[in-house]
Amino acid sequence: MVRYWYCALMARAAPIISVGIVLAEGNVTDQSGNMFGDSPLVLPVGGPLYLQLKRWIEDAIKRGTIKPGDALPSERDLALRADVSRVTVRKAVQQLVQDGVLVQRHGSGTFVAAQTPRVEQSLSQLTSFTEDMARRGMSVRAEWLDRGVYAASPEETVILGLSSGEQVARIARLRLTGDMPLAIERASLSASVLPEPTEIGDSLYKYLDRFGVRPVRAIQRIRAANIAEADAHLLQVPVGSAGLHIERISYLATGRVIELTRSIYRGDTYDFVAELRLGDPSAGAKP
Ligand code: 16G
Repeated sequence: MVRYWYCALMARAAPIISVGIVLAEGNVTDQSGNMFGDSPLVLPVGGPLYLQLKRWIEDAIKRGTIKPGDALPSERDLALRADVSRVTVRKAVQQLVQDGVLVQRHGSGTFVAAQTPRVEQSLSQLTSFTEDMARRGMSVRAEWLDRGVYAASPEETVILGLSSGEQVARIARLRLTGDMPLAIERASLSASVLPEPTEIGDSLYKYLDRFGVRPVRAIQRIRAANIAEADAHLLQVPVGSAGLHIERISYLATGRVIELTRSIYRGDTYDFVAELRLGDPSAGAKP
């Protein structure tokens, strides 16, 4: 089979460099058959070469030309195909791995990462993880990382309003939809509310509801976080990827704090959405 490379400078509104391989039969493809489909590799113009290649790979994934699980050609192959140096390819691939777009498996190569569903969560409703997922028709499951009754830390004692010496129930769960981890949630509740943490089943809020202690109000703080090694491993994302650190302190109608939960959500799967309304401009104004 005769193959040859071509590079074409095409002048439209903006010049575009196109690079591809052409089979003797006239098809443009690659050895794996699907990486380039039947159109030439067209690097977008502008910025450093490694960013052009990175953008091209991202676009190809968005278009569906390259699918989750597909293997990337070797560094050498890509360098040839894009007519760039191997250092350029390495830089583009490294960034895509860091962004979680590609995954590298030791000994087997680089692959397009599994696509992550994006989940929208309203910031104005006090819902549970189980309810949020059910509303979207998504399956939900938890892997237990910890559940037990412990001596409360000074911070837990203050936040949960415990009397001295009172114990806490701690539950830590990896929350998943199917095989896709979405978040790690670590909750502390007074042991008087949750004496047997092994009994909560699938949903903490369902359990609390059964005993008439489901929270009715919560304060939630969200901040950006780079996911540390142990959590990154559980969430199946590269160490240091973007995440959301969320702290929820929930209250009963009586004003008693019922739950302190600190969670780390994958930044690539969650959108927190708040509805904003025009406020009274005089509210908050100094007298
Ligand atoms: C949500 C809450 C979490 C609560 C959990 C109960 C956030 C950031 N966190 O994930 O505080 O403990 O729901 O879910 O929204 P469950 O009833 O499914 O166990």
